[in-house]
Amino acid sequence: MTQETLFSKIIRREIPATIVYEDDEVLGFKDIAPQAPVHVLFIPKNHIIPTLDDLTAEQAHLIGKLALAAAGYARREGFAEDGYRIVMNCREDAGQTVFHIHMHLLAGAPLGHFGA
Ligand code: IU
Repeated sequence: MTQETLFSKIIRREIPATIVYEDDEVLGFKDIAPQAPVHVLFIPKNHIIPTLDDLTAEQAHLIGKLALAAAGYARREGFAEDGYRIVMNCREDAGQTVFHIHMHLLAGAPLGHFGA
């Protein structure tokens, strides 16, 4: 059973977001609480998949679409050469708060290493 989140409302333009990328399958918008100078979220538009753990083999291509959208955005915006980070949080220990899979793109400064 999949449930809508606020991201569905962003897709339908029912709540405001700064949308920076869109194609038939993927929407990219600026994170409202940025953790880096550049922080954009890329989400599937046509599937509500709560976590990466819920992804099926039939849906696996969507992760590639999110990655291509993020990489293309980074390249066009001039962050690709210096580098960037892609993050997907899965459930509680990773701090996932929105249960509609999303890929974080973080860039614009040295990000350091991460972990516990
Ligand atoms: P997480 O991987 O589930 O922890 O990330 C969810 C992100 O969604 C988090 O960085 C929020 O700041 C962000 N966000 C947003 O940009 N706009 C919203 O309306 C909501 C959350 I709700």
